[in-house]
Amino acid sequence: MPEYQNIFTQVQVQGPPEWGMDNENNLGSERAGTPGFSSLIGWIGNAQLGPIYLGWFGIISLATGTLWLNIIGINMLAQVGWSIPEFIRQLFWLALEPPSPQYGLSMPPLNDGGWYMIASFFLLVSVMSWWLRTYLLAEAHGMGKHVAWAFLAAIWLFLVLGLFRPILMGSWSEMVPYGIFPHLDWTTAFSIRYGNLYYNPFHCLSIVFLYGSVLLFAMHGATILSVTRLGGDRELEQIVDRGTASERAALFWRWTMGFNATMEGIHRWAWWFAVLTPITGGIGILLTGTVVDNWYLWAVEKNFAPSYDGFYGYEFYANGGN
Ligand code: 07D
Repeated sequence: MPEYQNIFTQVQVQGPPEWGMDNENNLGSERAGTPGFSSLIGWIGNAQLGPIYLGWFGIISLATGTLWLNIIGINMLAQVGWSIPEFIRQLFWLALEPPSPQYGLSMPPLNDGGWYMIASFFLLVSVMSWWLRTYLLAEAHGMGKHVAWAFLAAIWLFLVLGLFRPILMGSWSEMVPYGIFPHLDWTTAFSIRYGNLYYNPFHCLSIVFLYGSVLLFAMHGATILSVTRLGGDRELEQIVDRGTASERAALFWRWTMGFNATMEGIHRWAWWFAVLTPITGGIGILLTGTVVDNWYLWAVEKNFAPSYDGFYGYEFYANGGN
């Protein structure tokens, strides 16, 4: 057999389209589209494209998601006098901003955050319907709900940023603007306003799990790829058989660092690291401005940040930022 695999290539298997658990396709009415094949998408995954199951929650999610995106786009277009070239030129700087602070938690006029609130409502419906879709489709396949719970962890951070914290702060103006650079500006401004987010221990934890996920994914991905020439990517046999490629991969790690994950356990490590990134992050954001007003002063008080006595900025912070 030729050695056709290297670090860049992937074998593409193409046969008759697969319909899933019902290959006679008696459930065809539930799934839309005629399946086809694409060698191009075969480079990044399975070459078969379709069929897709939309269902009510899929349709609601796509429809409300499109409304969210279009409300943003049309508002931006209005801001540049309905000029398409200007829209393209300024796209990265354009924003649909949340309401001004004076409106608190009431509904602002359309052109001072009203459109933003309407768009946000559609985004909320869209994201929650997509979550329900992941839950219900897992149920239909007799699967665990691991994907749905992991997605919910990300939604927790999304809700803290856009719903829970603004409510606790008493103002929709605390929400994040829609726009490429504007949302990045918001992130920086948020960090500066609350005395440098680096001193927020939950931001630290979130980074630990974010970088930790990257490290774990690199280790696991590399390990499996390094034994695919021995069949290491055929997970089922690998879990139940002795003397497999995975056993060799496990030995590699035990000899390299004295400990190895199991074929099942590595995926539990991955799940927990990924999920803990937005869970810890959400806790950190929820505490900011509600419980802690300045993370730098908080860290000085807890004796892990230097007080920079007499240096620029210290008096500013020590006087409560006024
Ligand atoms: C954002 C939430 C879930 C998203 C969902 C998706 C749609 C699309 C479309 C329907 C990712 C919703 C769906 C929108 C729908 C259609 C069509 C998950 C998200 C459900 N930081 N920082 C983090 C680092 C600094 C700041 C986390 C590093 C500065 C703020 C992470 C550095 C400042 C916040 C992280 C660094 C600052 C964060 C995000 C380095 C100023 C947050 C985790 C090296 C720039 C967030 C506690 C994540 C957070 C966050 C990393 C620096 C500000 C670990 C590596 C000091 C304000 N930062 N950061 O998974 O949780 O996000 O903080 O400098 O809010 Mg930070």
